[in-house]
Amino acid sequence: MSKVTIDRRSLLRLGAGAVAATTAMKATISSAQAKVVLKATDVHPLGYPTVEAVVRMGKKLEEATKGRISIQMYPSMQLGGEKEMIEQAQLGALQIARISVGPMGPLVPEFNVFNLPFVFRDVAHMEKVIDGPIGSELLDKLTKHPTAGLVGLCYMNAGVRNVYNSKKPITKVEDLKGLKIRMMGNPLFVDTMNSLGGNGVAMGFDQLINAMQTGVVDGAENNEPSYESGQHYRYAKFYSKTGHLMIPEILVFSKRTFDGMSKDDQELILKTAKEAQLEQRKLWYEREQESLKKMLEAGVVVNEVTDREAFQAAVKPVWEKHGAAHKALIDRIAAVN
Ligand code: GTR
Repeated sequence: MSKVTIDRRSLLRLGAGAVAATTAMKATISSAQAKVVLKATDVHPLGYPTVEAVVRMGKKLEEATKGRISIQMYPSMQLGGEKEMIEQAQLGALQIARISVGPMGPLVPEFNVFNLPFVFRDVAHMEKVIDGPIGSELLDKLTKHPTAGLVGLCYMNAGVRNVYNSKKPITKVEDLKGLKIRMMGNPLFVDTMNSLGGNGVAMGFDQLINAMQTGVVDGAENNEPSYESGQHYRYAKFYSKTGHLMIPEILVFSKRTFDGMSKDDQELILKTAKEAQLEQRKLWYEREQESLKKMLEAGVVVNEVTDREAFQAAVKPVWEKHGAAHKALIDRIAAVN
């Protein structure tokens, strides 16, 4: 990013009139000429709904600015796992990270409400919450967080997370007993799996394939598109619809970069991100169907889980431990319909 900067001493030498002229010149240069290439990253490959939505957002930015702002996408964990992605965004080494709300809980505790098992009644409920005032408030909390160093741009859909493993179908809570299941890096998720009787093992998405291959874990849990596109079915062919988590994705922007941009550019980024949220949603529903089809073709054993109440009862301790501090927010979410 080429930016014109003028040090203080030169400014003093130039005098007040010149300062005004220089400031105006700076503004013109940074808004009219300097090319801005925003580095974006995602754990998923090209074509995955979240990746595609951000690529399309880049095209819109290019069009709106006549090529001045563009997005360079680094898909497939090319810049590391989600933990690394967050760190790089905080430093300004990359600008856009598409991550799950999952690892955001330790940073902005309110996000852990979205991470509570069975907090949303169904996908429509979840969409209403993220599209409405609660969703905006939480994005705002992130943006205003004094040390997070991130701007919350928008959410995206990520369906429902189901348990998969290499041993057997899970039809009741007891079936999880003794299974080592990879969970996302947030103590809430390990507690969730442990309360269901399994052994929750926290690790990055980038380490999961290897861990399944070597038997470090028996399986994991995720939505159909992640399971299918990550080829996890090769190592864990039992996919059981436990539906225990429904965690939205989030698009975050490096605050360091954002703060250096003009108001107009900031607004354009926020606007195109909001559009990306809805565009991704369409792509998501198509992809869920395609992934399920591919899974069945690959010989995955998919089973429904009807004993939902038993699963909900088992995770009560997680709600007590991680939800108690957010009772008002939980009640507001429950009241959305
Ligand atoms: C996926 C999500 C990723 C990542 C992954 C995981 O559903 O899209 O951002 O969080 O799950 O399990 O780590």
